[in-house]
Amino acid sequence: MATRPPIHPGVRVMDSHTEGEPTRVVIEGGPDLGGGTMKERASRFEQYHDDFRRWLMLEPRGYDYLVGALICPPTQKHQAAGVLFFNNVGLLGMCGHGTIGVAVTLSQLGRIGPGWHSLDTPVGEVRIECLNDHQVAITNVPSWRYRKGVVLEIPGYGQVIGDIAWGGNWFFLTEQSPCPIELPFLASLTSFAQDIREQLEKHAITGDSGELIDHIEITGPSARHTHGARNFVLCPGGAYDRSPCGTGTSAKLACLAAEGKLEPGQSWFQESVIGSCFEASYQRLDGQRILPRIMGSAYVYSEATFTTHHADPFQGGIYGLNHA
Ligand code: PYC
Repeated sequence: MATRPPIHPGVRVMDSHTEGEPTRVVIEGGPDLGGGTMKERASRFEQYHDDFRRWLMLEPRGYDYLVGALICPPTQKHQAAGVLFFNNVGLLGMCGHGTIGVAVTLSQLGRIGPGWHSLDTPVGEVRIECLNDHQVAITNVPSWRYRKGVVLEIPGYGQVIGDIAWGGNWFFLTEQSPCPIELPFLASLTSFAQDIREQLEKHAITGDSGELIDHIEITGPSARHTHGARNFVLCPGGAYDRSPCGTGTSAKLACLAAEGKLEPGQSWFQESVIGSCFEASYQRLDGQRILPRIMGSAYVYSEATFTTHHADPFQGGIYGLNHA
């Protein structure tokens, strides 16, 4: 049990959930990451402010399925803000549900109004359209399917075939589920997805520049005839996404587009394992690249100021649960 000096007194946050998945937006008192691109700021955050991430994301102040968002000054004049997303194990490239949460939080604070805005992220600019006080459509970063039909041998399950796609994070997507994609099967879904992740790492199967594939998406049919599919998404820190996962839905759209199973502009209703839904569609870019649009709702449910008692032995967060 390590004792650390008190860090970050008086950090103000607003918590919301997007289709069930929470986003904690730092609205005051977060680290100043200086100028430069969002990639440069992300690497400064990783290098010098990982304590802040752990302090805010890990228990007892946070929990494993929480996503944090640090709002930074925009990198270009036309943008409303820059944003960094992070969780219990590190930074995320992009976060779809988190972007919707940020948009609703910023509009509740009066920092943005209805209509279109741009946000910068370490993986590119995303556009947001605030449709009303809780509903937002995001135009994500260009997404694409990188590899089709990757075959994995998963001990205890046999051959599992899936695609690798980019949707702002790297995903392995499979339609082979060992059980129904329903809440009573969360433990089996989690363990299956973790095994897939392990095999990807073991066999050095990566994104197109050697990146870790840290999101696993298992898709199955939805019971609702209007919905394209129901999914279970394992996030990098071992928790499952309560929302249908914005970047995961983008990766799914890229696979559907590459297969010719969904036309540009056609709506795809992506259901999560808890039954919430994103409405998605895409525009075609060059080659296999598409521009996804994801629409969902977020609701602010808490505003808090975090502080630390100097004698609190867990002021750095509780390590060794299911995070690095
Ligand atoms: O919505 O993109 C998303 C996301 C990523 C991790 C959790 N949610």
